[in-house]
Amino acid sequence: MCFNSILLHRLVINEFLYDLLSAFSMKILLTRSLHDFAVKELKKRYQVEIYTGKVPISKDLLISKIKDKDGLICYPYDKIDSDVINAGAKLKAISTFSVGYNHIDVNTALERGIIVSYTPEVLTRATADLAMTLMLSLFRRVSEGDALIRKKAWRTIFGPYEFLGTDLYGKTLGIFGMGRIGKAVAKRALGFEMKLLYHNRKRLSSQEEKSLNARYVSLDELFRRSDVISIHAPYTSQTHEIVNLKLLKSMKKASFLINTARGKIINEKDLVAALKKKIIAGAALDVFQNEPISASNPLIGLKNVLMTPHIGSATIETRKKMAEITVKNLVLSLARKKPIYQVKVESGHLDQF
Ligand code: 8YV
Repeated sequence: MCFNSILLHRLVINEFLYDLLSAFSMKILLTRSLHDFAVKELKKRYQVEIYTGKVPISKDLLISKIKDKDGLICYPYDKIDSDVINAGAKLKAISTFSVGYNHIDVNTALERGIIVSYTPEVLTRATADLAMTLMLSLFRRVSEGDALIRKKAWRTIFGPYEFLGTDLYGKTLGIFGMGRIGKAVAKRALGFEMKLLYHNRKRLSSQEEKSLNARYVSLDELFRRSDVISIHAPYTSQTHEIVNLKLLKSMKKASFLINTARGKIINEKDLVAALKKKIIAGAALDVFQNEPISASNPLIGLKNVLMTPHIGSATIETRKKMAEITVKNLVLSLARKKPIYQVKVESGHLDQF
């Protein structure tokens, strides 16, 4: 081996050892625990602190814990606002275990040169599957049927006019937010032979529209013409409570609304009013204005609403992949490399979902 290559080897080894040592001196915070394999990976590299108290962590506690941390792993119910970010004087990377990043003040993070990363793509199918599950359940009154049997109230064999639902076949599905998840829902709905309308901030290419057999319409037209609306838009200042009474009133009386995106896209009070007055036939919600919902939330008393506790990405396979990516994103960011999925722009980033 010549002198130059020995020198090069030494340099590479030194750099590797330096990276390893400087990584191990780094401190990271998890606002709640993650899969065992993920925590193990993190502990190999960093000094790891895992918050195990009541979720979500309070702002004061988060501020006190973030002070000496280089990296943060967080979740959608954590509020990573400018106070928290600015308290993290050494903070270099924020990795969220979610596709949504509306809980992070991305602008402040980017101004501070902090890398923000998230987990899109891996949860697209699971969330689209849940939207279809909710749609089928609403159309075929699945939860009503289950409740009836559990109440021991199924007393007669149903006749030809009883307990009727409606066909998905031939119905118009309106997709609000045609990002990854919206498109995955469109593909599934095509299998059920539904007609597709969509609204998105940006229109798809004509090629994509053709392959999904989906027609672009305004938001008003989407709500007016659809038999069922499924929301897959990101939550931003533009989509805050965009689904209000006016829009709900424009919907068909027999139509349904499904939300697996973010609760605050819908004005929940208006939705309750619309459901009570039967302005629309029903709704299926996986997300709410406040989660978990309180025992006094009027939605609980309504028969024409089907609810699930924010489980869009909650499958064994998907959550495992999300954990893998959350860790990889953080490790790469702390090594000042590009994470797998980096948040680049402020809220309204179209590809979010
Ligand atoms: C959560 C979600 O990540 O990805 C999102 O944006 O809302 C969910 O998948 C999940 O509930 C874990 O908190």
